[in-house]
Amino acid sequence: MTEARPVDKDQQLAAARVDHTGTRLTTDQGIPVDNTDNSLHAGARGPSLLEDFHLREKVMRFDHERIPERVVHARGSGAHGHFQVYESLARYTTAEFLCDPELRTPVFVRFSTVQGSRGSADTVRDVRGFATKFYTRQGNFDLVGNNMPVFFIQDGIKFPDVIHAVKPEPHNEIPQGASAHDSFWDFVSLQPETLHHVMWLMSDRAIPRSFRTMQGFGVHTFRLVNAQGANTFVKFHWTPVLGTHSLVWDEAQKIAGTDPDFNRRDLWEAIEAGAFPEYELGLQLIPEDQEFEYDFDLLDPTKIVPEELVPVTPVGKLVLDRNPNNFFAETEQVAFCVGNVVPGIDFTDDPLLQARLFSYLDTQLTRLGGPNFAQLPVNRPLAAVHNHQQDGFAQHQIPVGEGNYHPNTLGGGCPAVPGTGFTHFPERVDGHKVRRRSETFADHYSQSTLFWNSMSGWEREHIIEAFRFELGKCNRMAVRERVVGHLEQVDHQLAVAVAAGIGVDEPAPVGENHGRRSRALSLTARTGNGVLGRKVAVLAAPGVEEVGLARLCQALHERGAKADVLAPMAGQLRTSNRDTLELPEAKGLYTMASVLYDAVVVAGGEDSAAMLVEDGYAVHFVAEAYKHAKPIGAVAEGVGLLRRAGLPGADGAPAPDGAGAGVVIQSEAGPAGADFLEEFIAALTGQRYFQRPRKGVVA
Ligand code: HDD
Repeated sequence: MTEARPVDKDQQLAAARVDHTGTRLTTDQGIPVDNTDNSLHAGARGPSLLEDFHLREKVMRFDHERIPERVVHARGSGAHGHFQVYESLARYTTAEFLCDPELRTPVFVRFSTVQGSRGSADTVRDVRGFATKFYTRQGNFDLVGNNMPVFFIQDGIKFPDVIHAVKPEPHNEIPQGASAHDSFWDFVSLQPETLHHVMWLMSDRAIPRSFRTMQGFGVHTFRLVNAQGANTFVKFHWTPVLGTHSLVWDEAQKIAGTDPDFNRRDLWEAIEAGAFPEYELGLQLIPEDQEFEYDFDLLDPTKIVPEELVPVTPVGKLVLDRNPNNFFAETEQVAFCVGNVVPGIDFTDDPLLQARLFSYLDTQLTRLGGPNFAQLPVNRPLAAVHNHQQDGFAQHQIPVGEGNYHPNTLGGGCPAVPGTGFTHFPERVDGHKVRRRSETFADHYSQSTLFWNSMSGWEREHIIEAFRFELGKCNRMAVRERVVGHLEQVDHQLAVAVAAGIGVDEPAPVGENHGRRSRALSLTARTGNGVLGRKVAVLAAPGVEEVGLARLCQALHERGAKADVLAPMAGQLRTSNRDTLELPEAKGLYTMASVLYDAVVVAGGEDSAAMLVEDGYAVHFVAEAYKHAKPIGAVAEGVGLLRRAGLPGADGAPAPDGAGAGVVIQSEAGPAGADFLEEFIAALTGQRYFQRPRKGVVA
């Protein structure tokens, strides 16, 4: 049987596009409209008339523009792209898109936060969704993951509880986009299975620098099934080629005000600029007969499989290379369903996964108004769809023929069921019906400790500060105390440090830390490839030294970084030799902030530097970037701004230990030289300099 297939998803989506260029206005019925600015009145000052079908239709359509936002992951940003496997994985799976290295499978990815509503800020402390729809030739496969490899709860029946607890509180709908409130921590304190995920949530993973610099995880253990029917357990990992990078908390909070669309904008701009985000798909493969080899249960979604036990094998690459044409039609209407798997991929008995298999299909009925949501362009599979499912709200197809049942002869027996197709893995199941958690799920602390042990010094500091912030916003002392009690089970020093910051008595030690670590868990092990996509603010004012400025911008551009020249007056800049420099990005210094950049350089030039030194905004800009551990550079007279900002070492005196890390200064007069440029780019590669002393920096 041969099926006509569109060659690619772009073509399929293009067929749904409507371009209004060069057209004239009509109603939904195609009737030409003569005037859309005035409704039909009985006399120019008289009452409006009911017969004005254009008025009624226009207002009716507006009234119904909104659909219910997702009950979780409401705030999201999407992009199109493609996935290609490096080498055939036929040894493990029959999934064609994982077996044919020639095949480029179209994908749509939606990144999201969990807690906040559709209009909430991007940079809140939260888990991030990383959902990928693969439009494979065997049907859609949805990998609906997060940027953290574990989940708060073990059984999906507790999902409504954990989400009610973390969402804004029911009586006043406060706070938006934040877990720092009583109900969340009350739940955590009573439900120790949340602890491991909470450790991740309190780490910098919860404030990613960008969707481009964020890992993704399928979380559950899935199965791969090969042509012989043999099953291999698998964990899915997405690793960003740019490395995994985060913001710092003070920065994240400020960005929520200066640019609530920070992550969305970053993704959009990177794709528009051709700097396509890339992620490697990695698999942890566990042979069927090793299911019980570990001291945790593979079915427990609050556990990772440490990479020291099972390495992550890179198997393919995802590239995001096209922004959606329309946010609502694509990003808002995309419907991911965990149950969408293709032959060769199957589920396990993870009780969280099992509940998800129900929820995702179900939720679309409310969100998308009925059962025909798979016909929406962004959801439509590339594979041909033939079945007897029919009718319902918004049926877009016109099925022909009489044989709408199976078996039939009226339709020639079609669609045929030849006995091949998706076959569920014939797992043998034997047990009593019980409402009980497996005892193999009982250890909630060992991997929380593993995570803590694996953190570098600065990561630990950030975790302690996050706990202090979050619990400090929690009004009930008893809740704070209970959480500290759990932290004591994770690590004594952690519990003591958190307790000291939130007015809780120092807990007594309860046991030994097991001392195990997993290097892959630390951000320090995930630095990625250099400066690609990093954003650098170049501070300049009239009289800027133009040769060095041009060299700097070019050097950054050549390495794939982006330089924005920020001057007090946007648009144009007079240089030291009285030329006028057109600034391609018409961003003024005062419309931007240091928190929106990865690094800062102060350009040279006497008049330019003199003006910046007197400018409180510029002084704060530099001091704040220093406080947030970002690379900082200054050329010749520009060093004056670093001095004014009080940066250690800028006055020529030796900087205390670590204080000068990531600060690159060219003291000699004249344009930025090759040494400076090289050193600054090396500093930019180093991302952040948390070895700088944190006390005494005012910003
Ligand atoms: Fe979920 C959306 C990820 C557990 C029920 N979830 C949703 C999205 C992501 C995740 C990324 C947004 C998809 C999009 O962009 O449209 N969810 C996860 C992960 C989980 C998880 C990684 C644990 C490993 N979820 C989970 C459970 C349940 C749900 C246990 C219910 C029992 N999730 C939903 C939902 C959502 C959803 C209510 C809301 C909107 C949607 O599905 O389409 O069905």
